[in-house]
Amino acid sequence: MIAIPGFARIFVVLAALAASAGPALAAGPKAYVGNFKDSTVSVIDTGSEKVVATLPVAAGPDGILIAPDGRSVFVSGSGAAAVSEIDTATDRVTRGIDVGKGPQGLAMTADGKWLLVAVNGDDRVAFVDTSAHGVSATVPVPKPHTIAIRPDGKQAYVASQEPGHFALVVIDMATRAVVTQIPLDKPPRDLEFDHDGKTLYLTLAGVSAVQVLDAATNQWGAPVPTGVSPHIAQHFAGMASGVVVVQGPGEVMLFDPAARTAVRSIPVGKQPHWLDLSADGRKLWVSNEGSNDVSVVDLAGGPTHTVAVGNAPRKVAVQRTAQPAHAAGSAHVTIRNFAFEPAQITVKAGQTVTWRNDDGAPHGVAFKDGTTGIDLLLPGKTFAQTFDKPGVHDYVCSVHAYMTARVTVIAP
Ligand SMILES: [Cu+2]
Repeated sequence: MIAIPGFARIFVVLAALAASAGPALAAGPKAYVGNFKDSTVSVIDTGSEKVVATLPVAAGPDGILIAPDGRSVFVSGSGAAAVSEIDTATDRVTRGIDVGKGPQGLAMTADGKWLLVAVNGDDRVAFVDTSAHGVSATVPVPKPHTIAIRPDGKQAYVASQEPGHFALVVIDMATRAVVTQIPLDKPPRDLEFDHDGKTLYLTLAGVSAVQVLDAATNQWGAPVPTGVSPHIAQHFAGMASGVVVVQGPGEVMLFDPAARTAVRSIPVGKQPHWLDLSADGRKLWVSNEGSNDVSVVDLAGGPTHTVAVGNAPRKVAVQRTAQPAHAAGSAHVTIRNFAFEPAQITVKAGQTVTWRNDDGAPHGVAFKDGTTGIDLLLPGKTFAQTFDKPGVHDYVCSVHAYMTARVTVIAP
């Protein structure tokens, strides 16, 4: 054994503590926030609402996405030619993936296999094979900005900001051919499919409304009026309302997806840019580019908390689970207050999900794809289902159709 002098031994212990301090502190799922002007990502423990790490990434982080298994975070460096990959176990950048000049929006298939990157500077969409860590195909699209993949995985819609030819460019995911283009009269900003893939929500520069596209017919429906400068609009599984960040007034607006009218608005910070739903479905995490912070909005009406981050935070993404479900071998969903919790859960093929009804009322689990569920789950009872193959399974309560949720199964 090598003798270590007393003071040096303390040093060794402190160094070991420092090395483990960041990720070890995070008890709950983590939120990742890209600070555009600092070229860093702030990592926040959503349980304590404290920043647990700040790490350098490729210049100008302008797209952020967490893989379905919760283990990797991808950040596009719009001022660089790379996407940074962060390992969520260590909260360190493990790799830079060369994708081409000025990558902006990111999207990922539900199985986590393909990462699509809007390579704005090179006028193409790059298909990154996440297991090979490199670009394996590209599709020419002029000035691509943001991308949304339909939940069935068959098509990707790309917002093209080519001056004079603004459009949604639709790509077939299997053939990687452009199948159609939907012309727009204003520059597109963000686009998102709602949780069941039936509706695409789109925002346009200079238009105070969310555009609503029927994804089956590519026909426009009545828009949702908002305040000035709406940005990301989404309808998450498990929520009755849709949500949209409105930059002008600095608010999050909840809207009725059927009536296309505002339900209520919640003030957040200055120039809010992006949002994501917490893993338990109870809070919205909103990044405020103009006030260098993140607002944590309690959907039940409790006070909004503010967490300071770096300069010009643009994108925010929240892990769906605290740890990948494979660690425990099984996963649990609680039914409480007429909602599934978590509303979105990711497991590995071969794993079992158990539902427990903690409400006073009977509920049920009804899968849209015919997977065996249970019509009536009485209070205090449980139901278990094993998922053998990778895929996405949307389900509703068989008693209350507005209770929506999803099980994502990834390769073991
Ligand atoms: Cu129910």
